[in-house]
Amino acid sequence: MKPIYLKSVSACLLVGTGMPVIALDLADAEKEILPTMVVEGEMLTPGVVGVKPDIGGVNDAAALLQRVPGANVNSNGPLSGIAQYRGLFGDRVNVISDGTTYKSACANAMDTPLSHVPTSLTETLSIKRGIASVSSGIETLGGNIVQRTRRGEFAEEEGIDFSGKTTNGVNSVNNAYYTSIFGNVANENHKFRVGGSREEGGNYDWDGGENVDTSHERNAGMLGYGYRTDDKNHEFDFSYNYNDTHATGTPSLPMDIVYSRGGVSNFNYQGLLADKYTINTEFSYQDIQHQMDNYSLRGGSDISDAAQRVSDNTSRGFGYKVSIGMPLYDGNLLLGADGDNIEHDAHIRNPNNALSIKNFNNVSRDRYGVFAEWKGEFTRDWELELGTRVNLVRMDAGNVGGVSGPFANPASAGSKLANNFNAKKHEKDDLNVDVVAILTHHLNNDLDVELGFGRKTRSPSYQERYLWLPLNATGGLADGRNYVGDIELKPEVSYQAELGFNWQLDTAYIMPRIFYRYVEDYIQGTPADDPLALAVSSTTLQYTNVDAYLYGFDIEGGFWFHDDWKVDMMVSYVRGRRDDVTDNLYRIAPLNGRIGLFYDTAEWLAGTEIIGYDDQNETSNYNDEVESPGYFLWNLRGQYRPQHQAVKGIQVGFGIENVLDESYRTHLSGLNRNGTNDATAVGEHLPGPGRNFYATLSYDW
Ligand SMILES: [Cu+2]
Repeated sequence: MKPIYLKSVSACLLVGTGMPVIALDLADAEKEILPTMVVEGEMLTPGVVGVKPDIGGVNDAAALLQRVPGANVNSNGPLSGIAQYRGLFGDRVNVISDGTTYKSACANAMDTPLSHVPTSLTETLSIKRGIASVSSGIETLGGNIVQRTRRGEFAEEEGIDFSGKTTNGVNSVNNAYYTSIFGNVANENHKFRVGGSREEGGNYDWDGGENVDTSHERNAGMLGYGYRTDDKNHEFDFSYNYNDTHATGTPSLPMDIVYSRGGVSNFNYQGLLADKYTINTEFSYQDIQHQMDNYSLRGGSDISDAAQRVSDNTSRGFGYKVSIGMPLYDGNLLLGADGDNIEHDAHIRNPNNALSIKNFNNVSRDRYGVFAEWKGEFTRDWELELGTRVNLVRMDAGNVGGVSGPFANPASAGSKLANNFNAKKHEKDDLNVDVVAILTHHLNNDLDVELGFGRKTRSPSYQERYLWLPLNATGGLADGRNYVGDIELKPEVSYQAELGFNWQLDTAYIMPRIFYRYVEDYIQGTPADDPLALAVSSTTLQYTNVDAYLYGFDIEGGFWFHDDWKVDMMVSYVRGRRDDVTDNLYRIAPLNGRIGLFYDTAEWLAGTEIIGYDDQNETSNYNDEVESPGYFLWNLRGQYRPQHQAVKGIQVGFGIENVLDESYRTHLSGLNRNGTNDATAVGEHLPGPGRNFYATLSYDW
């Protein structure tokens, strides 16, 4: 009996199936490193943490990351959560949803990759702890997060299967609700699925008043079709996800979401040829439109006509991945090619006059990658993963400029900045090489030790290279500072080492990991020296290559007692520092942890958890980052799952989050920019939600 890693957001750290552990029969158990675990169709290997968005008060998929050791979320708004893993975030952490790397349309990442598909339509969210495999994504410097949406199953025997799920919830703290329905009809060869969700909520309450503006509204839809051959050796799947986000607050950014809408299509083929070659192909296409403004949700008519701004942003393009796997020595060799070609545009205008700025015009970021990876047992009880990848990243940008306002006079700083940018060559090619080596030693039946090394690269984002006018369009940094880019930036190169232990007994487990990472040419803002940029904004930062390092540890563990009781815990710590000067890296999660005690049977789940965050005093001087005090939160959770045949599949959940109505400020939510926020000044950290009563109802059929 081994613990499973699939976590339920409903209440507990380990999924409440009644049985705390699942054993997998392995024909050749003694040859295996700790066994692979199968959980509701998802294969999870040791070292992979999967979060199952079961039920609970939250419908934001990014919020699930707070349950993963080492992971967290930089929340710029209720639907704008940026994934953070071990102190790195944004474009440094790769997020894949059903094979697609979603590219935010918003230059400030309001439509983050994890905002496209809500929790209610997500099957699992998983992260491989430590170093991401080269095969997992094109640029995975900071890690790789995989979201799988609901896809339904083929029927296992003749006849037609109807299956589906509805999930619904209400929250008192922001008068919010969400509702979703998903259905799948299938026989052995075909499956057809359709799903949709809707959610809406007001501002979050807390002891100091309302956190303005944190209201949100989102509709999402999906449909898909799958075909599999009689011999089950070939499977085709087509899926389409559409997101329609309405006015939604992002108080730590200079504007709020007016809308984000658009779809992602994905085509996938998986095949087994000649009984030994596995083929996997993915093709995806995305087309996203986004609009934001600085008055609808903050001050309205109090914002003068001259100060009003609207920004329209788009991203569109395609991605692909082709790989072939084959047996080689006592392992599997995977060879592949992948890439994507994405185009971004962003314009800012004043709705009341002629002011118009092209801040990103026809920007392209195209990636072409090839990789080879071998994974297997090279000698008894020793497993090795060796991989390498070469990426070509080609970026380009069209000419920029503006009319009216700061550009009215050709001698103005704005006009000169545009002319200087346009006079430069914009095209840039980077050739990047990644290498990963992970050695796992099976010490005995209960204990594995893992040692990993990775060299990973990331080319600059389009904002880091092509932001020509001092602006806050920074992929969601939310530090309140204006930035300019630098076309000549070099790619970041990270060297990472990792040591981890997986120790599992029948009724207890603990998995600690420590890591160290050095990032050469780490990209961050340092004081700009271009007098034109400083004339527009005197505190402008310019993206620069510096050197940085990060180190820390994360632990998860738990044990069971009296059959139905369990304790789960998790601790995450990371420290990030500049190497070239004495300073800390920006927006790093403070030391944090959680511990839960739950009574868990097939019918009932009930318990309590305590979440603790330490002070964050190790803040970044260059970003004027504000320190934040620590806090504890106490939650109570329950879930009832009637076992009578007639009502099987129903789950009723209820709970109180932040029982003591503690006032606290979340370090990772950025600094407030909304002047109409209650009891939170501009530049202060935003408060976390106050006491929340929630109830959920779901039904599986
Ligand atoms: Cu935006």
